[in-house]
Amino acid sequence: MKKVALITGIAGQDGSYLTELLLNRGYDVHGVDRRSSLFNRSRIEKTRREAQKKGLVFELYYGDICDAGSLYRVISKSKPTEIYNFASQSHVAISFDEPEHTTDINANGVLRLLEAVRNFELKDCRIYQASTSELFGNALETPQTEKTPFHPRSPYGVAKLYAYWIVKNYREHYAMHANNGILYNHESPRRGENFVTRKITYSLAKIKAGDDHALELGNLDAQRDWGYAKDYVEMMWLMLQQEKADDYIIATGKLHTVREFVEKAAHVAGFDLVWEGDGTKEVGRDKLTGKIIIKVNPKFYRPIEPHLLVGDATKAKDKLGWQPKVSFENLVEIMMKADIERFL
Ligand code: G4F
Repeated sequence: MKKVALITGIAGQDGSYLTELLLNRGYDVHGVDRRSSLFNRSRIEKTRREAQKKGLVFELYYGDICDAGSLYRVISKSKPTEIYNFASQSHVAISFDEPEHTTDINANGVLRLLEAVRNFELKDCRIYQASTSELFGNALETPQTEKTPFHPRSPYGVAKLYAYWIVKNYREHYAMHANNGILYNHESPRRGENFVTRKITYSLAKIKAGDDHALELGNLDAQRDWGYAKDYVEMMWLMLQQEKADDYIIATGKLHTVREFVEKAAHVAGFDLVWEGDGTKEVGRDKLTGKIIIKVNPKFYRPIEPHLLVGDATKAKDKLGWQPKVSFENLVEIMMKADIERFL
């Protein structure tokens, strides 16, 4: 049987890597993307052109997870055997400013998608939901496993918790092959520039190329479990190849601070970084030029932060044979070098 994937949020980081993986594995790929006044398909444009040359099926549609009609239209046209849902308001800090909008996309959007699959009676269609470590929020244990109780700490996390449970409920009530991938932070040169890792590498590369503005960051001591996005999409695909649907944690199991990320990236970029001062007065100076290249700006602090989000991916490793390939150090290097290249 021909494998046909439908990817919502296809133009984002994960959507673009997964598209490449699926086309290479012989899938027809259909993708949904929201209209925007600025062209936002740069991550998939090259793949689209290559697919066209090779005569592969790679169709893009305008649509929105908040617009049931558009979902029905795309499903009816593509008749997917696998659906990957990446459509999301994915920025945790912005969810405090736009809680209702975040809920409509991240919670109700998932329900709309599940209802569309149910109403089309796509009995064999397998579904992947982009779930998140933010479900654990004020984590009650460290590291977290699939059995750790949830305690989200943001409108984003609460909306994603609804999505998690509705996926599980549709699996139990309607026997759908619906899966939650509980992913910890995953980064790459394709990461959006307002997430901390990419903000760091993009801004340091700009400074390196002569920009005079220092990089402004919030909580330098915040910690995350950062993996490589390209490693993680492999896992999403593996989840949908299993006979039984399930939920899996995908993580590296290692915590690092924002400060460590900055230090490693600055080193790769050729700065000699030293820290001076404390709290909101702390700055990072490049000893080679004497210039302040990092400042702390309380504007980027979160109203509340989650507590030690670090995942135990033993279940994914044992059941699916998955292993992350890229270490934290490699990840920083890949991202920093890619941004330096951009500004050459
Ligand atoms: O890069 P971040 O914005 O990612 P966050 O909030 O952990 O969320 C990401 O990962 C989640 C888990 O996979 C996803 F669910 C979610 O969709 C998203 O992909 O922030 C990471 C940390 C935070 O503790 C934040 O306080 O970095 C800290 N930080 C410090 N300065 C900053 C900044 N974050 C941002 N975005 N910008 C700063 O200037």
